[in-house]
Amino acid sequence: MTEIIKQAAGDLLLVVDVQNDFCEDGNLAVPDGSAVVAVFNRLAGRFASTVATQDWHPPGHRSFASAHAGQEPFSTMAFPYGEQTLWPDHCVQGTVGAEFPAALETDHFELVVRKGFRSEIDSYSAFAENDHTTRTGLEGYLHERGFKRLFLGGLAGDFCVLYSALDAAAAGFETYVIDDATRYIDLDGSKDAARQAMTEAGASIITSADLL
Ligand code: VGL
Ligand code: ZN
Repeated sequence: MTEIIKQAAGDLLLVVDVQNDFCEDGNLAVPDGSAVVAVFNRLAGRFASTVATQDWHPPGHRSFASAHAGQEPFSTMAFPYGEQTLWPDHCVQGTVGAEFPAALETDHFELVVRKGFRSEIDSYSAFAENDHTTRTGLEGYLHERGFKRLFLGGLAGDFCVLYSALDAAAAGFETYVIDDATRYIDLDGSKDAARQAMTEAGASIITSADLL
């Protein structure tokens, strides 16, 4: 049982990669992914501020298995910055798959952070790319705007939500992962591992019902 969390000044809702390609008919479908749309729509307007991220790859991005002869999607490969999972082509700039689902309310998004647009580097976290060096600028934006607590969810819980939550907690934000607004890809137990890692990093896993 979590106590009811009252919204306060300094709270931000972060909507991570809720895009057509991560929904059921998409190119990198997350099981039950579109279910998060209704949850975010219910939360729309309940937070004074909402920011969204959008996975936004150029064609032929290095994270795509198709960019490497003989490699299958969901295999891994050594990249200059470490091990990288290779994905089906997804969220290609300008395609329907990269768009937000038509049913998702987006008018209240005050900032959309695009990521993964550098051909050679993948980007899971809303704060930094997978080389752990290249920053998106979101941390500076959030500090300048005075946000203290970050409530996030989206797709997928074991990749972009996970790394966003870890970076948020490390940056000193009180971090809450909204469980019913999150769905997982779950490669080799990555769902349980992600939930454990987020909890160990100090993030709280809550549900939207815990929010007043
Ligand atoms: C994501 C894999 C590749 C995500 C993005 O949004 O979790 N996962 N690109
Ligand atoms: Zn991607």
